[in-house]
Parts: sequence; structure tokens; C-alpha cells
Amino acid sequence: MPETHIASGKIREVYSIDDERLLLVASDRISTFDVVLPTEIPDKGRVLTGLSGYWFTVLAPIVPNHMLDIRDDGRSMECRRLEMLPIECVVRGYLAGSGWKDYRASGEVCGHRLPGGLRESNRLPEPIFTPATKAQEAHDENITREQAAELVGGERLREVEEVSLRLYTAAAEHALRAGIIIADTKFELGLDPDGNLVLGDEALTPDSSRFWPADSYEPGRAQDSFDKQYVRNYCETTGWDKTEPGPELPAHVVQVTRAKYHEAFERLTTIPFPAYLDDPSTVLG
Ligand code: Q0N
Repeated sequence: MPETHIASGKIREVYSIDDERLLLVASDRISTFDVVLPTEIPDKGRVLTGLSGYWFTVLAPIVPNHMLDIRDDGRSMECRRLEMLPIECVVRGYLAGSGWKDYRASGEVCGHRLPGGLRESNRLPEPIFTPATKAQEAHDENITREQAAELVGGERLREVEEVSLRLYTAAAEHALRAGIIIADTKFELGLDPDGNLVLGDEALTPDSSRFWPADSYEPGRAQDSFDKQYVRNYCETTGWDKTEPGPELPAHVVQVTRAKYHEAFERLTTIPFPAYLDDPSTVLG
């Protein structure tokens, strides 16, 4: 069955299986400061595919998803082909990244007026839906509800917002019990042939979300990344100017980072990672 390559992301590849199905393949590549590094992190793609599969399984009562199966390699997910909506569905539970920047400049994030006096990384009074455009190469751009409604329609937008907030809230509660703060996350939703809303892409991985270690959480500063902090700290010691090409990573940085991915998988799923490698369908419930 010759699958044809149809798209590449920085980290993942998309193949066509047939008219109804796609194959999403997660590589072991890692990016930092928006640059893909020349050194891979072994198992990273398997961890992210397994985590996505786990979340799709536990969150299926909230919304159906595109997952059909995870292949025996543990890094490839067979998916239903959807008609993807032209917005990124971002949910923020904490003030970080462009949300913090926008709040500092205007007191608002994507049209949500927030209380005064919030500090960087503070938890928000309640999670907010902050849609963004899908930029091809450049950074996704935050848009207002009104702009998002022009892209998907007002009624669909209300459905997408409610589903996104319920997904984030359920996942963030689960993760916090495992000692991981999911500060924010990005969902991609699509429509099946009957027009039903379906969750696609990867979901609630450290590449599509900000994962912070709960035990060192301290508002008033930027937080450490659960998975990439050791890589970032190493990169800062090299004098790298954060343009292509990035630095090679030494073996100790690879090993510490690989262990962080294993740890995130095991804390969130309570499944030993070797058991996933032995049989990836263990995350499918
Ligand atoms: C699709 N993207 C953008 C992989 C993900 N279920 C689907 N049906 C139709 N199209 C897509 C999906 C999904 N998922 C979504 N590309 C195709 C996100 N990509 C970026 C590269 O890595």
C-alpha cells in the first residue's frame, strides 16, 4: 500500500493512505526558539503520538476525534480525513507568550478583558478561548471572535469555543493531578462528511501546548518548560544567535531531554513507556 507524502511540518509528516484516510508521522526532531535543531531526541515522536492517542481516548466523550489507529511503530497515527477549519483553536489557562504580551500592552487578550494587576504566568480567573489564524511560515496571529466568526461562521464558532474550553479544562485538571501545568494549548478541529465537529491534529502534547512543572511554578516570571528547558539552557550557553542553523546537542542534553519526554508520558498516562513501545494500542483504552 504505497502511501504518498502530501505535507511536511517542521516536526511531522502527513501521508495519504486513501480517499478517507491520512497517516500522521511524528519525527524525533525538536525545535527551540523556532529553529529545528540538527540533533534528534530518540523516542520523542513516539511519546507525542502515544500522548495524543491517550488524550483522544480519554476526551472522546467530549468530542469525537480523527484517530483510527496507532501503527506498531508507535509514531504513526492513522486518521480520518477531515475538512479542517481555517482557525487555530487556542485555549489559555495562564498568562504566557503572546497572551502575556497582549495583556501587558492593552489589558486584553483577543478581546477578553482581564482583571488588572495580573503578573506573567498567573493563572487566569477562568480559561479563555483565543483563536488564531493559520499562518503558513510566519507565526500564527491572534484574531478577535468577530474575525474568527467571519472565517467559520458564528454558530460554528460558538460550538468550537465551547468544545475547546471543555477539552482544555478536563485535560488541565488531569495533568495538574500528575504535577504538570498545561498553561495553554492549541487544537485543530475539522468537519466529517456529515458536518460533525471532529478533533484532529495532535492534541495536548508538549509541542502543541506549554507544559510547566507544577512543583517549581512561581508567577511573576517566565516558567521553565517541562520538556525543553534543558535544551534551551544549553543553547543559551553556546552563544547561538537563534537563527538557522541551530547547535548540535551534546549526549547528556539529549539523554536528560529524552527522560523528560518519557516522564511526561508516564505521569500523564500512568502507562510505563516500555509497555507503550511493546504495544502502542495500550493507550487506546
Ligand atoms: C491536516 N494539517 C495541518 C501534521 C499536521 N484529519 C485531517 N484531515 C485532513 N487534513 C488534516 C488532518 C489532520 N490532522 C491538518 N495538515 C493536514 C497540521 N499538520 C501539520 C504537519 O504535521
